[in-house]
Amino acid sequence: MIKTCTFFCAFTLLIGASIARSADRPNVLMIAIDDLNDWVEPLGGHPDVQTPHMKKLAQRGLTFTNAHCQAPLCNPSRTSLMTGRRPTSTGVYGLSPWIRTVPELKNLVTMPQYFQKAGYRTLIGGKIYHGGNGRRKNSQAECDVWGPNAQVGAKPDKKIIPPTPGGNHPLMDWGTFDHRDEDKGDWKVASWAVDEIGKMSDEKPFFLSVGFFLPHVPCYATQKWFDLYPNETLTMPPIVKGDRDDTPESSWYIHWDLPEPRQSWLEANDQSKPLVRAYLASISFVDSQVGRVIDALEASPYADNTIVVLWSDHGYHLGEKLISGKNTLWTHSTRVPLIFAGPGIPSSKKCNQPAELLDLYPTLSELVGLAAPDDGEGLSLLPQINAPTTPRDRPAICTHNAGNHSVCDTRWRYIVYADGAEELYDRDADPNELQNLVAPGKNRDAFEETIANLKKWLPKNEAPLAPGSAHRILEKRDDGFYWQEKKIDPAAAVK
Ligand SMILES: [Ca+2]
Ligand SMILES: [Ca+2]
Repeated sequence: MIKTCTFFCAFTLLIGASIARSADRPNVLMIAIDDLNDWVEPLGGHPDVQTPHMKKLAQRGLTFTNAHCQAPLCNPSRTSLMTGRRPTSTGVYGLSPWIRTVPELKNLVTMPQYFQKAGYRTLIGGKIYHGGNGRRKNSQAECDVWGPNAQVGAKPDKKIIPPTPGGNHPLMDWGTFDHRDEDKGDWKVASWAVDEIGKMSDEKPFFLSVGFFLPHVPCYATQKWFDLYPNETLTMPPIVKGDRDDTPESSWYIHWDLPEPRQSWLEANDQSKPLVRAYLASISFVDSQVGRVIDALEASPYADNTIVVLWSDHGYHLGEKLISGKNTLWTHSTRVPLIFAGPGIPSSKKCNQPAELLDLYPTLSELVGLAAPDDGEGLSLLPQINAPTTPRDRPAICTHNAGNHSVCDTRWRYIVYADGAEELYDRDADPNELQNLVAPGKNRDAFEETIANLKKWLPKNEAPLAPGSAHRILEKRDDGFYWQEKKIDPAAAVK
């Protein structure tokens, strides 16, 4: 492998101590988890949750406790992370399109491609891109090795929960039934990663991306994971009746008509606790699969020269704000686990500075001694990795369809919708974001300066919908809001 003096010197400075293959760049193990909110031990989002492997990873690394997705939905979030560009720059706001089908985006260099060009062997298994994206046409252009795609694996004969509104979507289910952990899709993805780690050669450094599907619905797990969360002692999240009384009507439009049931349906069907329990059980199961992969890494020759990063693509509501699911601009949807560990990364540290998932691209690049791509929109987190109290000016911005954004700094969350309606939360005093400080009738003037400071970070230009945009698309047109091309009738809101 060719190494330049520039790289070698920078890298030596960066990590100090020698590593197993000191002449080479570090490897990268990137673990992605789907729809995982802050209910993990390193973030403390749920008092009952048991995630020993993520806890252990956090103990040997750095956890960003104020990290947020760029879009609260799979495809736009993952597109942003993997390309280093905001949804407002690509126009990818929905579950479609895949970037390679869009003339203006098809040549974007994704993170694995960037590392591949720098001499890395790149592998992708499980859910890294949404759905089958990247695997269909010209799949070899995306990475060197494709592993198994994400799949549910074992399923019950029929849905466990009662038929859900909006067409009884087959994925909208949760509970336990007779099956084995080994029969689950995520088990197979972890097994693939374990095998690949065992087969790595020293010829090239590797960039191994491993994407887990749970706790995405259907939240199926075997009984032993449910046993960790007995019904009698289960802690329910803060579900506050009337919490939406101070949020604008347009806050309903961004998750207007979805398969994920409202809290009202969960309560009417006695599914509130079963969903929380199944989600927690699924998290603990997926944590065990994270453990299998990290254990394999630690038993390998690459234990000491591999950067591990773990993230989720967005959060998930379990009744908070009176809904289940994603597609909102509140903390339940935007806050994500983001943990780094490995050479050059301090252990047992937390950083509360705002971080964005699109920062991964420049951060991982710099962590291995590559220059960050000069056309990306992320900011390297290296200053915070080197000194976790280093302040960061830029807040974290999350977008759900054009015109709807939230801006989060170390204290505040400001939300603006496409019709100009606003929310402001003091997350120090109100971490669950219950009190909208700028609801009608409140004294907005008192927060004018705070809002102005946050608002200045909003994207200045917003790309129109990329060709082929579909699924969970909201548009503000001259005569009102449209959800999936159909005009929204505010009176028809299902709350
Ligand atoms: Ca997702
Ligand atoms: Ca409220």
